Amino acid sequence: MASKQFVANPAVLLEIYQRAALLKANDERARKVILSGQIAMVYYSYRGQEIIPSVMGQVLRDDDKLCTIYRGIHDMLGKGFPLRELWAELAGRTTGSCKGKGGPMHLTYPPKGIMVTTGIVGSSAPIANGLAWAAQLDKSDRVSVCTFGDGASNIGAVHEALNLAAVWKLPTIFVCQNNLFAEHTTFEKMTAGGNIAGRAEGYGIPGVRVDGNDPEAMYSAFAEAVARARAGEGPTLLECMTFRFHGHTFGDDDSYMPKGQKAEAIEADPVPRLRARLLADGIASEDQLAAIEADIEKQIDDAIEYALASPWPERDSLRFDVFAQEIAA
Ligand SMILES: Cc1ncc(C[n+]2csc(CCOP(=O)(O)OP(=O)(O)O)c2C)c(N)n1
Repeated sequence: MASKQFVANPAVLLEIYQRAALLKANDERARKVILSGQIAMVYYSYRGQEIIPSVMGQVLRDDDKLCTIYRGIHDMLGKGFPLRELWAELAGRTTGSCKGKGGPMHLTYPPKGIMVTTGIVGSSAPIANGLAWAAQLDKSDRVSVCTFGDGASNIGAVHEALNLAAVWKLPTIFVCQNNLFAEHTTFEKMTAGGNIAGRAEGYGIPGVRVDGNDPEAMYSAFAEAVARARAGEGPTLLECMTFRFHGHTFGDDDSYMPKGQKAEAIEADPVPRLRARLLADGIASEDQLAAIEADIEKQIDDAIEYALASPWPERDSLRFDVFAQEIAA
């Protein structure tokens, strides 16, 4: 389905790089901060998967909705989660986006359409459908995106969501980030049929397998899916091929990841690859890229300082903001 109509031009590629460089630096910092003991949190590294959310953030509008999973900080930063509110939330402080009560597993920032992070595998899909249905009822052209892993693609809720979205022509874009591993199990050991995109045929919707580490291919496929959804033509299932460089959760044993395959993936790291491409094609100079990267480090320093200087929630506040006080009729 990928159409030549959606081209990542040089300016777009540079912006995709800016986002990817932020995501990469943020992940590297998160792992350092945990090791330093400054912030204790459960952390699922997304290192290696930066291009997919950088493209999504580039294409989506602020009013488009996004639902992610525990390995979703890259998706959220890609869509514009402010760094200070992010780090304060990771640190469990009152200045965090959920007043420190959500933590890394429940990041949320509705002003940018960043609706929910969930630890329940596969549950981002039906929630995204609800948001897509709301857009349909509002007669708005905003779209709803859910991200999930290859493991989640085998969960019933994902299939139910695909079916409903297809029947109701919901503006949902199903983005499977196929990083080839689910917790400690390889893709081949748990997924029949050899690919996930092919399942779309059963629902009568487009299914596209794309190299999620290739910014141009990813841009073309994702922009087309968004255009379809905005035009009222319904959902698309994208299977974005990628690789995570680390174990499932920070500090786990990654012996189930074949060493040669992992080394090869790290060698083909998509972020420095895009950087080299920008330089080779004269899209940006070394000085320009170094300035972008230095600025990112400064922003992350500022956010961590802000987070660590912020107060913890009071014990008495713990019962508040947890359940909605009122539910719309
Ligand atoms: C409904 C449900 N079943 C099982 C789990 C335990 N679990 C947490 S992460 C995970 C693996 C998911 O892998 P995948 O969807 O491929 O995402 P990835 O971690 O690779 O990004 C499992 C089984 C869970 N959190 N929720």
